[in-house]
Amino acid sequence: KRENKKLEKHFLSQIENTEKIGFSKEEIKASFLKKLFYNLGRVPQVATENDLYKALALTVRDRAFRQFVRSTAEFAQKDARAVAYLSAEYLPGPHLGKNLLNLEITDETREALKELDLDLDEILREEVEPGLGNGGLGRLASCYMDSMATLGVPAIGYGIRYEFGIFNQNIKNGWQSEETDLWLHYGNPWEVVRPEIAYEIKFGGRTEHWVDENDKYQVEWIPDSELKGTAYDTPILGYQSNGIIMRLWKAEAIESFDFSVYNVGDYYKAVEKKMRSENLTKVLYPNDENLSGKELRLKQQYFFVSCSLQDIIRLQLMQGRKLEDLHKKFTIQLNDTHPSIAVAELMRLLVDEHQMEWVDAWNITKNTFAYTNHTLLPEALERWSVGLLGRLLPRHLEIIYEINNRFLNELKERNYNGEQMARMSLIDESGETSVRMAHLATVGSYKVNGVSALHSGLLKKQVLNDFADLWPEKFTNVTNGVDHRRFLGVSNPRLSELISKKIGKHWLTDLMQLHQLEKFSDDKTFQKKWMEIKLQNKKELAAHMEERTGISVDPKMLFDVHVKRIHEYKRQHLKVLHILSLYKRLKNGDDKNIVPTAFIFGGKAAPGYFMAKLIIKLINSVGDLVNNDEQVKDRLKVVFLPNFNVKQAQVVYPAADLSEQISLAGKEASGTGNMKFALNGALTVGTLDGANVEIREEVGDENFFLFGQSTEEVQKTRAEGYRPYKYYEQNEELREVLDLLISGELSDGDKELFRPLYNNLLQQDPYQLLKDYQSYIDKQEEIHKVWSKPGEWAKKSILNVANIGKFSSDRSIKDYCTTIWKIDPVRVED
Ligand code: B1N
Repeated sequence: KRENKKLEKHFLSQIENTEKIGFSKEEIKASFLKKLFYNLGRVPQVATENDLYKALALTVRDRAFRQFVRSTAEFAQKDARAVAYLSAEYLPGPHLGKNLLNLEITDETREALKELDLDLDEILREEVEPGLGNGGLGRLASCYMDSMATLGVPAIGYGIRYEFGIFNQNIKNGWQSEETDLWLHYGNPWEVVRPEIAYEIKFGGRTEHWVDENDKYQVEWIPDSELKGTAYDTPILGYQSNGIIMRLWKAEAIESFDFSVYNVGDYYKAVEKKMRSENLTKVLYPNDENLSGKELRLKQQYFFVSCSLQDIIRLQLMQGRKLEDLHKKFTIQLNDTHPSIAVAELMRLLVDEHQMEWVDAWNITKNTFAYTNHTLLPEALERWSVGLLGRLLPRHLEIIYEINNRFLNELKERNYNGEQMARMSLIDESGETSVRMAHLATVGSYKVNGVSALHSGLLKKQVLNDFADLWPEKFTNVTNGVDHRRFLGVSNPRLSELISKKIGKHWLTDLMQLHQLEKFSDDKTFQKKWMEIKLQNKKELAAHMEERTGISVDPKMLFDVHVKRIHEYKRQHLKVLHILSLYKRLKNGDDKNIVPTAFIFGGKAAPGYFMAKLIIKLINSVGDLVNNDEQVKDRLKVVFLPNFNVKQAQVVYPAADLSEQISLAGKEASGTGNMKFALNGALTVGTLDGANVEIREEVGDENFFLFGQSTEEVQKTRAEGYRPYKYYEQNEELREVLDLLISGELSDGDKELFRPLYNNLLQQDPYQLLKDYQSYIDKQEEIHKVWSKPGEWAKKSILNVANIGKFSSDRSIKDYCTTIWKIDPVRVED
């Protein structure tokens, strides 16, 4: 007992003698123990892993909020123009490691924990990441939040606080199965709820129009249901200074209980209303570039847009500014069309709620929004049927028709013909009457941009061609970029350290500094260190994969990696055809130019996307065949790493030798994985698609493995009447590989399992795999030859990193600031 008393006294003295929220080892240690004791009611001896993680997260969050408060004060004092970034998706990844880097306290924290017999890396592994997005688009939003924070762009990121994010992927018998994501299950130490920041949101009902006593036209929306959105704030730190807020909205009932019903005594009915309201932000739609067309999705979009716009208006008025000046103090970036109902909602708020004249309101609106398009795929372009939209948002449908009428009149004045006007109309009358959200976003914005040079060009030439002719100055490009502080600084500490030793740490805020590495590309000792680090990273990935899949991989193999969402246009199955061709050759005793290779796949398929799920099954079936074949298993390995997310990505990119970017040219708007791979020294095998084009320009064509048709050739092939069967007939190896799919060899004798894929490739092949096949196989042979010359490979790898500076999201954000937002960053120095 006396011992215990002593322990307790010692403990309390440790946590009570330092109050300062400082950055030294001692201060971090004291804060950590204090959080553990007072926030979690634990002493280290009995704390669970999760307690330890949370105590550390809270310790770091205090420091993060300090930065944020300081930045906000500075922005307010300068009355700075700000960006509101509207995105239905965010994929921030684990916060803890990133915030330690930003605060530059990783080492101090590691030491502090060590003195308590705790291991930082173990604690970092405890974090469950917020999976509030599908893939590239959501991750891009988070990279931009980081760069805006670092550069000091006054910004706020608005989105949805999904209770269940993107599903967890399991592989069962080779098939994907989906499991609910429970990211909030253990609590979320990074967010702060702001119950007083809440807005009412209406749905359904009807509108009433009349002229009031002052001869002013009035409209009232009489909804049939209402709920409210409450703000949850997460600080997003910049590097070394500054911090901004990601504000996510959660749906709730306006009153927890419907008292009128409660009084009658029907308790359950009263609670039902609350549950129905909360449903709205329950779950993220897991469809990447494919419409679900579901009512709930439209409700989610309108819900978060309306909350955000009401919040922006509150901020504008709170600072004593006029509503008429909204577009001078705010610019609102629409991350694809998902938030594009904002154009109609801002009009409604200004005209109906704030009594502004239509013309004035429209002038503000079209000078406030800017729209980023992220895809040209027809199946991903959002349309909402007029029936559904009118039922859910009757006033907004009226407003959209009014915007459209005025727009079409303008076209008429410019002598546009009926056909042109029908093409450009916000309303599509060709099938089920629907609203074209990309047209609404384009008409309602002052700038429209694509996400790579190629994509922005195609956007002007194809999907928004008529609009680009009408308003050429409205269209621009901002090539995507990635948060190199996360995807090199945090995730590849070994390479970061080597780079910093050679050229200093300045690359963390200026990625162009990597150019200085160029002069070491021929240096043999440097090459050796470089490849040694890659090998260490590969060992870590190999251990990670073995733990997850039971498949062991020799880290000395070439790591050939294809990770991204599973989609036919991304052509994971082209990679499979290559693997099967190698398998066939090895079985035939032909092993020249085949180096031992591990093929690593990762990515989620939309739960309703049959072909994508079949591709996952195929990859695993090929894995079963190859990995268990005595003759080839030391030469080829195939691994499907389940549940690819930001956390796993941070282990995968640093360990990759070869980056697969093999989409059909013209289909991938940009890609951002391509940048993360190259940043970590992987060489790319890729088509001239998306940002691949610009990556190749930067790193040099001799350091990039190009194959396949260009966009123009793809279009020509299609126009001439593509017949994939011809390639099947003419190319013997291709024929054998394809026939393997339906031989039963991959599927326990079941010849039907992969027939849908087989038939699709032979009959339609919309993504022209067969046409690009031989060029791909040839390029892979060349790759294996280069891999056999370690010095040559190392040099190319170094040159990739040295020339990747352009693809930092800092550069992208600076581009947005100068070409679109007209904002000067306000960096807050310590
Ligand atoms: O956005 C990324 C690009 O790098 C990728 O090339 C592009 O495919 C991706 C509907 C999307 N485009 N569209 C989506 C996501 C969710 C959804 O519900 C569409 N994702 C992209 C960043 O620019």
